[in-house]
Amino acid sequence: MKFQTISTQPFSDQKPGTSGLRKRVKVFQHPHYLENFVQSIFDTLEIPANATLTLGGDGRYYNRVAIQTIIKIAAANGFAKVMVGQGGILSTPAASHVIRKYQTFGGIILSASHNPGGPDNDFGIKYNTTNGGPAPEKITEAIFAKSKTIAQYRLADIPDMDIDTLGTQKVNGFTVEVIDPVADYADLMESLFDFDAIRALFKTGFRMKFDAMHAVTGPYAKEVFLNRLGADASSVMNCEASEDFGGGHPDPNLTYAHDLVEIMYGDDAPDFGAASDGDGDRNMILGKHFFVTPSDSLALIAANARIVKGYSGGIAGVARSMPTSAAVDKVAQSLDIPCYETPTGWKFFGNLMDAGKVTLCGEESFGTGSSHVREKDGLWAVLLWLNILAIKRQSVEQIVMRHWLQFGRNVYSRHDYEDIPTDEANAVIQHLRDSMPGLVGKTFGQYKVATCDDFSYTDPIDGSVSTKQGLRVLFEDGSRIVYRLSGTGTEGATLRIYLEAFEPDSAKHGLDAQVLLQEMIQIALQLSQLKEKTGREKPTVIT
Ligand code: VG1
Ligand code: CO
Repeated sequence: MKFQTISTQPFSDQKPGTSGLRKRVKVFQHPHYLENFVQSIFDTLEIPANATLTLGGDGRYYNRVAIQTIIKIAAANGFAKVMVGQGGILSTPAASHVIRKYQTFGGIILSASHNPGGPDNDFGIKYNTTNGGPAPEKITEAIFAKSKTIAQYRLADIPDMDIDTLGTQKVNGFTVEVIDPVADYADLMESLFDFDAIRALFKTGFRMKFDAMHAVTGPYAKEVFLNRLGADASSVMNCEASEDFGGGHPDPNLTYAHDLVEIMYGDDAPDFGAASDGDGDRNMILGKHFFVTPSDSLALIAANARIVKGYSGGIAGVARSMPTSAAVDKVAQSLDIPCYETPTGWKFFGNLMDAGKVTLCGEESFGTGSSHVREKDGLWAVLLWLNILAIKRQSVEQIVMRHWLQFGRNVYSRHDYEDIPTDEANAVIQHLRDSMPGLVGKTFGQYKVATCDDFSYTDPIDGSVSTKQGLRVLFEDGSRIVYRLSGTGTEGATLRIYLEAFEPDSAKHGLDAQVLLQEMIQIALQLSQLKEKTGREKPTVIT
């Protein structure tokens, strides 16, 4: 392969965050910026002979440009082939599946997930390894180290490739195969779930509404819900993908998925509602006038998995990120299976799934998934819920209330303070760090502090240690407050406060989480001095 070697200067800010490198599009458009990062990825890997790279993204602005550049750098760095989703599209879970199914030498996924898209918004890139999962910290750190010393990158002398026509093209011995981004994924879903049972559920008049938020799941949802499951066309909305996600914020939560929330809380609400994010790995689950917190959703899925075809043999274990509520821990205990607590970010689940220790994983941030791929998977979660509903024939609310009756309710909420000046956010964290040792044993209202720490994790499989993963104030009754700075934002800092209080009393289960957590919220503000240090009166997003 003929290629040019192009001289470049390092950028100092190419440190991958919770889920890859995320920056403004304008930053990625700086000459050499994307090229440097991609070359740094390839410099970190030992690319074997005849290797194939999986490539695709969520279709946001700059996706197509980046894909052409990455194809050229891959060709110049010894890849024999690139498999690219048609139009440059692959949802994150679909990309994970393609890597695993075709055993490619990992893949590059282009997405800034739930962050808005368009020329003035965000773009992102990450490398997933051969197991289909996000590169672990030791690889992302090596990529960052390379990016700080890079002096040149390689660009193959090939023209832009046609990424819109299905099939194989060859140029100078290098192959580009354009694949259907949906088919393999839809087949996988059909292998895991009882589509006949779900079809039968729709035939009873059961109504659902899935909101693709103008993002990547549009074509996936149409194929799965409409074509394969026979749902009525009105069952899906916002399925036309656009480069700026219709100007919206493709984050499936109560604030940003307001169109869907209005429908689900309206007079003529369907029985089931769901939404997914920019790159299709998140999910929000709603019933008629009812919201299921992601932490409860994970617990419910764990409790009911056995009745679903793909999990009828039982689940080996579960894992949740540290800030996710302990609802799933109780289910694990009752099933007598292990439950692991990992730092935030899907990359920490990979080793556990590869080792067969866990089948289901989840995060409070609307991420749920299983070992069918190595990413969280939005549509998978929606289908799992549909499958459970098809068998149980109860409402979403009934299923959740019965679960709480059995296990108690881990009342949960996350308060986000977005776009705080970085120094103010750091001041809050510093204040907490300094004051935490003095909190132990103190009582706040009905809550007594048992311990405080900065969460640290040792991977049980490879022994790698990750420190400073979130500040925890743990109370004696199991309630807790967690403070963490986001690692996915591109502007200023986002401070997340995670609140959890256990409520065994079923008489209170019907109450709103914000009401039940009122006292906890005040304690969280008091301990952090957030108002004093940032001037913020209230959170920007509450979920
Ligand atoms: C957020 C979530 C985290 C999730 C990550 C990537 O990270 O809290 O749970 O894994 O986004 O999700 P942070 O660092 O901003 O809290 V996705 O859908 O953006 O790839
Ligand atoms: Co996402």
